[in-house]
Amino acid sequence: MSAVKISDRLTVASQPDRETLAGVARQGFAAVINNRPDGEDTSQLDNASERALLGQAGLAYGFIPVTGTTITAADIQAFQQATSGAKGPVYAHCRSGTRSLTLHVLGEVLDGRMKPGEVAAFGRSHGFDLSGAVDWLARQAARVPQVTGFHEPRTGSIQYVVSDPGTRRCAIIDPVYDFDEKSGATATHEADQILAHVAREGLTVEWILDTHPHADHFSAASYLKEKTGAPMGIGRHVTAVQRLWQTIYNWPELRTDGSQWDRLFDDGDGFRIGDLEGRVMFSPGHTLASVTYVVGDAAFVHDTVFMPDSGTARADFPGGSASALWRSIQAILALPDQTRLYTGHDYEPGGRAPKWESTVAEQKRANSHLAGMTEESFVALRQARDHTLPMPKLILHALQVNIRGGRLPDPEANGRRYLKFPLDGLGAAVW
Ligand SMILES: N[C@@H](CCC(=O)N[C@@H](CS)C(=O)NCC(=O)O)C(=O)O
Ligand SMILES: [Fe+2]
Repeated sequence: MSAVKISDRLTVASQPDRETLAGVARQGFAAVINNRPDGEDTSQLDNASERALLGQAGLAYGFIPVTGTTITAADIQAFQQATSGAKGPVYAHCRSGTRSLTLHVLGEVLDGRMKPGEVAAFGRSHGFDLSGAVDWLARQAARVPQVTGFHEPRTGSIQYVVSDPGTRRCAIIDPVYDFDEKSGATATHEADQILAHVAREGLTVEWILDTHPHADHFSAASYLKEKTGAPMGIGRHVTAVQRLWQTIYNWPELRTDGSQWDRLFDDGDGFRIGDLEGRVMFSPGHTLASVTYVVGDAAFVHDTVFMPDSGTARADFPGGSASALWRSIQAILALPDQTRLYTGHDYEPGGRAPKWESTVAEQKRANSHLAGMTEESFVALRQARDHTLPMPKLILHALQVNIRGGRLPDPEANGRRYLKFPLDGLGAAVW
């Protein structure tokens, strides 16, 4: 079989060659989705070649690479967005077409248009074995805690709702408060989307947690506290970050005792989400104060490891340390192999769709900054790369908000809020 029409919207297919892809354009398809990681076999067209070829033909192209064992909710969501957003019929392929059809049916089941019990027969009727999709759904239903990620495209941040299905209690981790640096406008679209999800799912918010004082976006913690009444938590060492930035901003009035939060977590501290036990691991390196929240078999690892194809977070912010980051990552990778790791950012390397969930085993096997590395080689790689990275465009905007728990500056006499920047206060720029 090469191409099978599933609906007027979707055709799934085996790996096309150049000629077949050129034909796809002539057959009236509006978009192609490639569900194959590069390098599975030598004859395969890679992401860059397909993107170039389809770009020339005027077709939209989406790169959502998966393997049978590593499909996540992010991939299903990306597949849905690529198909529903296309201007006409979509041609999705992997090696045989099975992964493409798997992503499609999982979306149909999650949205309630297909029942889990109908999946296998649906696959057979089109000539595909969808037992992988059936297994995925069974595993998903048994997962505790349940985790929903919200990708924020402006800064590539991932926000999470982690919930206990038994008690319907949840924590919100790393929520984003929208800010447009060009106009100075602020908004709560992201945080309100999280609140809508919480309401739709009938959840009660028990915690609003930040993994670290972010340098690239504003935290929505204090806004969400106002809306839900839930307490805000962060790592105890945020006080050291407050002192560091108090000097940089020349800000003697700033309270540097962490009293802007309801709870300052120490390494090893516990907390509860309904009947679930959460545990805090101090994981510095990216910042002085970073922590990882471990809830059941899920760990919210923020800016330590990114997805395996993206490596690790930078360690060159004030108070950062590449060797501390290496040690923090080793402690995370010492969690059981099947632990689900939820990262803080995804920057969509090679134009692939955003992803945020991996496992300890996948990271150990495939992380481009970690597999086969020693502390020494990691520190050398990290420092060389950090040298080339410009500061995040919002670092000076964000820290003065985030070291107060996401509170915007108090209004001045005219009712307006203002930010303050040091000039030449952060070291050399990458010009
Ligand atoms: N271009 C982004 C960069 C943001 C950034 O530096 N992100 C940090 C996490 S807060 C990081 O670790 N980046 C690693 C990298 O870019 O390789 C911005 O300006 O906001
Ligand atoms: Fe960060």
